[in-house]
Amino acid sequence: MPKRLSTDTLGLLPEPIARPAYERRQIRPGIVHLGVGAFHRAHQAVYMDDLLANNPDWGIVGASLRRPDTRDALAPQDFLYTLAVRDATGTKCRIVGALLDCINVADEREKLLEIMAAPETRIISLTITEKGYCHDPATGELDENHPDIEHDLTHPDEPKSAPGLIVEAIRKRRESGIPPFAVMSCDNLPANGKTAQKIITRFAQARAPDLGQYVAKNITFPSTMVDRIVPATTDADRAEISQIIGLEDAWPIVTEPFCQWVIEDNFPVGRPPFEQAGAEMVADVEPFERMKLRMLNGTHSTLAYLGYLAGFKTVSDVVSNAKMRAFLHELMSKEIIPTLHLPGTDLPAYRDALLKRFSNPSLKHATWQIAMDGSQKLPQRLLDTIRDRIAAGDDYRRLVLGVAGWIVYASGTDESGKAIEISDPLADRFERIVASAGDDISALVDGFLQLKAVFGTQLPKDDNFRKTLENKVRLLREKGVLAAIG
Ligand code: CS2
Repeated sequence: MPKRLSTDTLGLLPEPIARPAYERRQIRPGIVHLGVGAFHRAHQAVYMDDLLANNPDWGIVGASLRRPDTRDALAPQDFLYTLAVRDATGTKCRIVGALLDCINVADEREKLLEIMAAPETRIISLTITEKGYCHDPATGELDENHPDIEHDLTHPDEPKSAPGLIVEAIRKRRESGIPPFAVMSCDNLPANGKTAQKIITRFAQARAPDLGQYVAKNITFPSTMVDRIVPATTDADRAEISQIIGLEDAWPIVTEPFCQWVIEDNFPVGRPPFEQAGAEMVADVEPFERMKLRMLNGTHSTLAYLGYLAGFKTVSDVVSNAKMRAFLHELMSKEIIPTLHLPGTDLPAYRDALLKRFSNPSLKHATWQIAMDGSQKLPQRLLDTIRDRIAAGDDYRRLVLGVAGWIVYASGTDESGKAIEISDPLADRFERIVASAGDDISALVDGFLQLKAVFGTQLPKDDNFRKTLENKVRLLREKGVLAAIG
């Protein structure tokens, strides 16, 4: 059994494995990151790791809002972990040291709030996934009936949700005369800074009107566009990485070489020189976010639902099928690219690069992983694009196939008749819709269209959309995915 990765064993790493280029004991926290999952550890934490040698007061304290597993895996290894970058040429490992601590909110809420309220903390960053915003995905408004929001409004000093934690930390800072921090969303949401601002300001207002005003006036919410494909780590990954580094790492991260971060420059109380690590600082992130959400994530969700139904386990399996690849190419070229306006960006080249990234066979990115939480993802990934196509009087038959794929997937059975394990905050609602529709496809589609949080109120009233959707669901059910995309 090899020794565990930790500060004491760093010296045992084989020479080519890069390790922190700074003395970790001298690093102080400047960022508190909520939602310290695989994506953060493959993305923001790596940018910071590149900067810490010259900027030692921008270390990260991570927090998990739901589960203690990241802390439990990383605490025995001093929060060090391996980043394994994989492509056809092999796996390259480095050890990342930017994470200084990891707090599980349920166990150490007070400690977390204290660090969030400390003057050194100048940025609260977020990868809490779509559902962490406790909002209505169709409107972007705070869902005040969300159980965590109800809890945090009645127990404001024992918050569980991200808005509850952030507002309580803001209150504490304000009370002690400490300047406010910036809240930087790194989630795949349109205008993610504005979405965070809307929700957090509303939550603060609901706590106390003057706190709401303080947030509205003093807190900035820079938007960002983040991009890196990070499949869930498997036991096979752990075994391979332990072989390469000669040490045991309980939770290494596997990712692709590509990495992108576009950040709106809006940090009145200071920020690290992100651009020195390769991030792009811009005045307006929204066009980049829209491009990424519609092109990458919209296509990802479409291929995840259609691919899973047809029996493809991974993204690279899906795109290695010539028919699927041709369908995805057309979906982007004919129905997504025309909705984007990004002067100076070569969108066909972006499309080709995406298809190349999706075909990386060493990533093993599960279609099931991307299919999770569809109710939270569909509005910004596919439905907004469809709305734009409808408004322009343009065809959307490929986009709608992704939505139909989601409905068939969320109905719980794949093409071979096997039950699907659905992971979605609305999974109970799906079950009820499916049970009451029985074999009636029209009733099934109507049942899903009544999910206001997904479809809003206008789209379901569009007769042509409704009919096209029903036809596609029928086609998928009766003929299967490969016939439907042909
Ligand atoms: C994926 C994203 O799981 C998903 O829904 O579409 O996590 C995707 O891999 C990232 O956004 C890539 O930057």
